[in-house]
Amino acid sequence: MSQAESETKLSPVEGIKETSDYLRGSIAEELAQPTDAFAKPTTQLIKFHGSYQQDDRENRDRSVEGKKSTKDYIFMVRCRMPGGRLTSHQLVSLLEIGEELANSTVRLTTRQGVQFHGVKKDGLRPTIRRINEIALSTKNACGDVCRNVMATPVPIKKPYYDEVQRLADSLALRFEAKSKGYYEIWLRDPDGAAPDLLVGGTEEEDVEPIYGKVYLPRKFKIVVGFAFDNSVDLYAHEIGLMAIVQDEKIIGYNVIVGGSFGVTPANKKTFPAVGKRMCFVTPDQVEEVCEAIVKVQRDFGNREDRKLARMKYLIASWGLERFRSKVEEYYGAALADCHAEDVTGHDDGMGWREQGDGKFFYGLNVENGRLYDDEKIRWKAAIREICAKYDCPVRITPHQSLIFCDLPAEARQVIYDILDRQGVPRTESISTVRRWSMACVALPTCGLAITESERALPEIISELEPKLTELGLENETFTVRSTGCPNGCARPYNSDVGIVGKAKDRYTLFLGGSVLGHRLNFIYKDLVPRETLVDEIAYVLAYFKQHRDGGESFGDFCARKGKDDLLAWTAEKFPAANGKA
Ligand code: SRM
Ligand code: SF4
Repeated sequence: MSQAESETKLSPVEGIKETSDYLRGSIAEELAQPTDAFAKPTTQLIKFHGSYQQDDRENRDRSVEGKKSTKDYIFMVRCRMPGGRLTSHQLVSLLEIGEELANSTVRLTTRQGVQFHGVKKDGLRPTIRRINEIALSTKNACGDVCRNVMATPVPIKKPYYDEVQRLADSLALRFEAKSKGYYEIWLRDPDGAAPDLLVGGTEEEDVEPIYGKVYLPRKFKIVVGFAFDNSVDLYAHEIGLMAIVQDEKIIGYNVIVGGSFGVTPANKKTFPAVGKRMCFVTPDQVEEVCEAIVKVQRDFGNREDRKLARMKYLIASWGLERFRSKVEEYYGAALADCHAEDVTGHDDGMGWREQGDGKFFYGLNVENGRLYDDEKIRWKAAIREICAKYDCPVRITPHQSLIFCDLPAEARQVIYDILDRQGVPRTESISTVRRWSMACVALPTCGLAITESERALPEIISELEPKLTELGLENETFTVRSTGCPNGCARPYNSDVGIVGKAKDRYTLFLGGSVLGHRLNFIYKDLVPRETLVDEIAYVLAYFKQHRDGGESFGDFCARKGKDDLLAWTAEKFPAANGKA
């Protein structure tokens, strides 16, 4: 009897994984059929290969051949690149793939990855092949495995910056799913017209030494960053590795465990969590300790209820001490307590900067990560010109933006000219609040979106900008993160301002997080209509302006005052704010 059958309460996805022959299932057979969608169990499996079956949610009323049709199926394809690193050639090729096989846009993600939208079922194999041809992959981008490993993207030429990028690569390799099903399905041309891109042959039996047959209970996320640069949001993932630098060398890592943000408000057992500081490990220990943590979650994480399957729930039910003991048992030795260091900064890498070796980098703020060309703004054209001219390394940041690296001094004006000609806003020309904002994808592709996010945030920021200027707060740095549902893909639960879709055109407004990302914010008001959202934020900003303590940040101010005080003050000063929640 299979494991799935013997434990009747396992979630259906566990059964699908177990009987899939290491993630193959019937993907290949269904790909060969002239249908526009996969059967339900297969939609679960293709996630492990980097794709989600979606439908164009704005095309649900269409009729095909006179009949009310089924959904207009499209696929999201996600590729991952540890630490967000790309070559110019790869970036330009991704733009081409987006144009030829997807909806012509390319989406930079909050985990330093890239997504395509609008791929058709018969375009999936060509898309995934093309991605592999440029030495990128869609493996481990989605599914119950370790996802894209993030790392501090700023290309400062110091050995310890390179070291965190190397660690991200090494962890990505260690935790890559080993099943050859991926290669068989996507990289072997069934018609034999194109060469096999198979790697490693297919004869041996598949072995997943870390994951086993049923992989992990749920997605698992690892990031590597610094206390002085927490751009990767060390506290928001299953494992945050905080590199401790002394005398220009990494002496080890504080290991932060059990962060993650998904929450289902109707299910009171779910919650967003910032990670807990568990232990300090040396560079020699770090990978093995990560493996021990992954295996503990593999063996003890909840496989019955996917809503409670992230590692934070295991830690919440066991307590940190018991969890740590189990990790020590799996690792085979006791672990040291955390180094005292904690987060102190966040470098978003934007603008023109010297990188430490006489060369420069330019951080280009891409609003909500969407690369497109239209009459006004031609992101893709600008990127193509910059990449053709400098053939430079590129990095995607955890704030959905791009950094062009290794540039000569004279590139500054050349890049400005290119951006100006293509209508792309220079990073230096956009407001501070826009620069520090980000939104998840949401409508029209995300199947879980309740309301707008990526398409709504630019306007929300445009409304907020004059209010900030009126208050003299236009240079104030605070994060504004928006999502179209409570799943938290733009990490809205540790930002200064979190705007989370709750019902159509209504948002939960969170306040009191911080640019440093080390604490959760709190619900300030729920179900705020879109049209009063900016006013609600502006009322609190007015309070902040008048009563902040010295250089206190907006998030710190809100956290210090607390919800009741903020509500009382704004209700008194701005009667319009009353009763809106
Ligand atoms: Fe996410 C599900 C988009 C980062 C928490 N996320 C989804 C799906 C696949 C919707 C679905 O399941 O059908 C979204 C695809 C929308 C679309 O049309 O493209 C989606 N998530 C994204 C991206 C593209 C948002 C973005 O605007 O950049 C990010 C892709 C990152 C990548 O390259 O891998 C993205 N998602 C995140 C993050 C942030 C992070 O990882 O740093 C989170 C919060 C941290 C965390 O994991 O808790 C996040 N996404 C979720 C969740 C909630 C998981 C949970 O524990 O409950 C879901 C829903 C789920 O898994 O059931 C989800
Ligand atoms: Fe979709 Fe919700 Fe994630 Fe936004 S937060 S991309 S709406 S799942």
